[in-house]
Amino acid sequence: MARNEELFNAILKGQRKIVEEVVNKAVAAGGNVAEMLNDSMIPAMRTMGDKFSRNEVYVPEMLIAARAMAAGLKIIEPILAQTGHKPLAKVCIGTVKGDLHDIGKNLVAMMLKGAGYEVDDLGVDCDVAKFQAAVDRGAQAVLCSALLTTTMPYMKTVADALKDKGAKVIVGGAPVTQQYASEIGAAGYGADANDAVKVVDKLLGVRA
Ligand code: B12
Repeated sequence: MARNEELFNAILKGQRKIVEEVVNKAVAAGGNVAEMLNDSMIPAMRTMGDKFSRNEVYVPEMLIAARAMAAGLKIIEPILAQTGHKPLAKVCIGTVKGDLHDIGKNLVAMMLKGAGYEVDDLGVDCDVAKFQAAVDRGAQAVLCSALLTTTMPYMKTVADALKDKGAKVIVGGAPVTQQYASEIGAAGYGADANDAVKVVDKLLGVRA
């Protein structure tokens, strides 16, 4: 299917109402929703992510685009489920124990969803048991967010506990660095939401 330029641009510009209109119209006309997702919606969020990495757009624009994407996804998700459309992989994300910051975590979750992953969002203040339970539900990657230097060390607790459990632990958040990720034995580190998608793609061997 060729890219639906109206849908692609509406997501880029964060025009939620237009996204809903275009998606509803396409669904009513019997359009292929999987193609719409793969050829127009996911590329729009990936383009947005690249712009974010190049500092061409900032957090507010990303959040608005992600909300427009989420509005479109909400319409097509039940149809995709019926047609047996498979997500790229299942991942989970949570802010670690003691930490209540969730704006960055939510942005990462939205980008991953936008990139075609099934995301088990565990919320904030997550202990090891919560992450472990998500792995038991099938998460292939465990993404941990921390915004406080006091909660960051809990990422090591998670990485240690999930070692050899079959899921890749990926860490991020403002105080976290690649060096810290390597020190605690995490499988990956991402500096921002776009990076998070690239790291997950790479570690799970997926290219969308
Ligand atoms: C908003 C905010 C709050 C809000 C949180 C609201 C919410 N729902 O999240 C509230 C008011 C509740 C809050 C509370 C506190 N906060 Co506060 N907060 C912030 C603030 C201003 C912005 C954080 C934010 O949302 N940034 C925007 C998002 C988009 O960026 P981000 O989180 O970094 O995420 C990006 C990347 O890091 C990355 N990323 C994030 N997670 C992950 C995960 C993975 C796996 C990957 C790959 C990538 C990734 O991708 C994201 C998108 O690009 C920061 C200051 C700052 N400049 O960071 C302070 C800040 C984090 N807070 C701070 C502090 C001290 C606190 C409090 C302890 C204050 C107090 N005395 O009560 C409490 C702690 C509460 C708790 N237990 O968590 C300090 C931390 C200092 C430190 N070094 O530890 C900061 C740095 C402020 C400061 N300069 O002092 N805070």
